[in-house]
Amino acid sequence: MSQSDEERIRAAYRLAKERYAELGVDTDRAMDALSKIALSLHCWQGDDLAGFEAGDKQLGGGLATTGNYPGKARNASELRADLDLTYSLIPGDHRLSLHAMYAETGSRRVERDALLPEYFTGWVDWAREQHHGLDFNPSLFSHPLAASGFTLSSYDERTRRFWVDHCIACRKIGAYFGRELGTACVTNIWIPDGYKDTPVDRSAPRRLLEQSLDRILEEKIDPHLNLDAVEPKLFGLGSESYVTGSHEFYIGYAQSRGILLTLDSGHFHPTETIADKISALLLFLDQLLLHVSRGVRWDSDHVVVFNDDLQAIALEVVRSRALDRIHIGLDYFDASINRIAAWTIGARSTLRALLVALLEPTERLRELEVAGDFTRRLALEEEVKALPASAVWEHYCLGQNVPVGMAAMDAIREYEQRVLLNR
Ligand code: RNT
Ligand code: ZN
Repeated sequence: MSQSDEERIRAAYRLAKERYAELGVDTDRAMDALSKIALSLHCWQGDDLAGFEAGDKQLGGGLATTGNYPGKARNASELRADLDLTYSLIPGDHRLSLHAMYAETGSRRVERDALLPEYFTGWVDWAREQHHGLDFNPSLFSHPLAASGFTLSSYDERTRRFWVDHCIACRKIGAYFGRELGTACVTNIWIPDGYKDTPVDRSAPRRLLEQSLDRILEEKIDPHLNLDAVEPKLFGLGSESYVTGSHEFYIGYAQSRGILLTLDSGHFHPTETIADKISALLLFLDQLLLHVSRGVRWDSDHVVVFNDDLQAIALEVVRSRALDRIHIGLDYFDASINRIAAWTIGARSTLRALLVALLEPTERLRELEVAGDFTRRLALEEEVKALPASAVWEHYCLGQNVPVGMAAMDAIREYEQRVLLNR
């Protein structure tokens, strides 16, 4: 970046700082607060959720990636190289969320119920070197024993046992991540279980799921090492009429067992937003995990963009004053555009939305609300939308040593030419 570009960013920031100060907002403090937020990037954007297990397999469980943009990562070293570039374009220090399917077992075929920490040493060494915390997800799809559409809530005892053992193995791997990296791993369980058509017995699979989860959680693990989360869903592809792990099921389960609930922004009715749910759930649950995603008409997992939905989520996260109780993960997969750009755009937009939220004159707005002056509250909210948040964002990127604006895309294009197109 040229000297004059830098000077322009600094000058714009000085003006923005004054403008925000008039409303009682400290921009330096907002940037400082943002720098402490770690997003958990999802490893599966880099290879369309293929993973590294031996053999050809189809993506299952109602998960679908569309597009065939060239250059997807074919192994762990390629995925890590792509991630290194991605992190270098995102301001701040962030985490990685891994799926069990990304184990490195060499030429050995290891069944998912037999996974061990040793198959993740490559990831842990890399994470330690790059200062990333690790989060984890058992993989209960894209597997012959998930082909029936049921896993932890299957009527078949052998199938249930296999997936219970897989999840038990995953919690141990999560604890290993936590121990090695000195930051608790959030291990998130999502299952695809459900019926395409209306079932007769809605209750039995839920009772089985409850039993399976209790077996999985039987062994107590130090929460400084591993935290357990469960992720509900309203419906999925192939489970349009019934999902065993529904919202009501998992809210009750997480609350009664003292574990985390995951809110995926694509898992609700399309007119519903997870923003409104955070304040209610935080009264009864200790911690939450967010899967920030973007559904277009359905749970389509489009790249997260700076839209009203994202801003509402960011505002609620910040207003909750519970940043230490909310883990923020990303969850989407788009194979129709450059995958590194998809990661970068979604992560930068999420951080930018959080910054805008941190720059909100919340106290002023709250005073108006408490006083019943909804007219001025609305007027001020509209004014706030046009404040120079982008000047603060650019200054933040500059201070964090990451590209400002479209320069991030220049770095990705260069990498595409040099690396991705040669794969
Ligand atoms: C699926 C869930 C789940 C997955 C990942 C790959 O609907 O959102 O979180 O996207 O585990
Ligand atoms: Zn999700």
